[in-house]
Amino acid sequence: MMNRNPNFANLSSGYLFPEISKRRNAYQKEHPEAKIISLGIGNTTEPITPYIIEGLHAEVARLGTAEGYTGYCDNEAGLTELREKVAQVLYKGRISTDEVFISDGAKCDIGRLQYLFGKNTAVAVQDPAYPVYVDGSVIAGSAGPALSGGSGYAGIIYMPCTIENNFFPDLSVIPENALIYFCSPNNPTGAVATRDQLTGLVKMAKAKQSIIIFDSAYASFIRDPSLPVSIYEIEGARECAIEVSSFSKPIGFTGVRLGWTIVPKELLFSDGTPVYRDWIRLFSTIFNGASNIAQYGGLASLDEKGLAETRVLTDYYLENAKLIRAALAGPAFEKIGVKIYGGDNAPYVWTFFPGLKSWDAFDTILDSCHVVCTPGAGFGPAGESFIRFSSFGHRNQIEEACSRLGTLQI
Ligand code: PGU
Repeated sequence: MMNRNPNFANLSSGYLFPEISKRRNAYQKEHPEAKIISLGIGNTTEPITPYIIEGLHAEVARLGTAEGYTGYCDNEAGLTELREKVAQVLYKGRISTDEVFISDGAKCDIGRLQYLFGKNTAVAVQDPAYPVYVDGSVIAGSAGPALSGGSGYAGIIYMPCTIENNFFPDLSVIPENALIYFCSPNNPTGAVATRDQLTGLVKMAKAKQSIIIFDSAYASFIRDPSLPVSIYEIEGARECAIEVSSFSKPIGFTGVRLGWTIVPKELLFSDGTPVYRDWIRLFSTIFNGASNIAQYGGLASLDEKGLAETRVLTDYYLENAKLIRAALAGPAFEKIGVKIYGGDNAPYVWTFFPGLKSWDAFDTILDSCHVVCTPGAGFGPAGESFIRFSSFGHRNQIEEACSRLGTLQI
């Protein structure tokens, strides 16, 4: 019989979101009458907007014609028009067209990036963090096994993001030659790093000869114009950062699947090899390009009309976040000292329940409000006692969830 990859035995439990679904389904089975509303997984709910739908339709129509049909893209890195548009519209020319790699989503690229660095890479993460950074590192052999009592994984350098440090970590713990995962606007805390903070991050990464994987999947939710939407707004970032991003949340492509990764040419490995060169080799070997249909949808989203629609869509979810924040500020929560963060430049509301374990708060909210949320402990040790509420939902469902939350008894 084949030996199991031992890294899998190092994982402490199932992936967070299926774990939540399992609990939800078990509850539903026991309480078939419960009309459960999910504010758990960050999954878009609103229809794709008309101009972007037109972009998708037009490509579908072309594919049905002899002249318009295309198979594999000439270049796995994506349609040149789309790469160009990403570079110009989203990065204002700070990066060049050939540094843009179009993919089937940020999560997939985060997984693929692990191959670039191999096992035994030192990994530093914000704590709490999107679970893929840590779980992916464990699978790749850079971390593990799980430590007892939910205190994370051996080998991962956790950088706690707490109420006390305003959810921006102490960077001095970053070791030499590390891969640093950094997400802003942050999932789950909803915090957005300022220009000064990101300048500090870039300086530290360079001093420690480390590489940042900057996840900007929620950049389109930033409304404060002083906040950076990309790491490349920071001087020096081209020499130390890869940026991963996504069309999922801005235009509702969670199911269509489209994202991108930026690998600047200045970024080098210790032996002087450009990371760019290996990334092209990797990308062309294990990826066959994003769907052409999806890419034309993405292209439409970067036209003026598409950008206006993106704004309306993301505003809708930000309005939901406002309603959730207001509900959590009600007397039932105030009485027990609940503290609320995020939700203004990000689609997540991050809530501290003093004296309660995250999974206990999850169970209480599910049982008494029939609302599913995400337990903060699932994002890392510093997420304990927090709950993440996602603002992705139909307005009537959000309103109903908010009114139920208003009656919560803890
Ligand atoms: N990066 C971050 C920071 C995310 O939160 C998510 C989705 C992604 C990337 C995924 O982007 P794609 O382009 O769609 O691949 N996070 C959601 C969904 C859960 C999941 O497992 O991806 C969330 O609820 O955290």
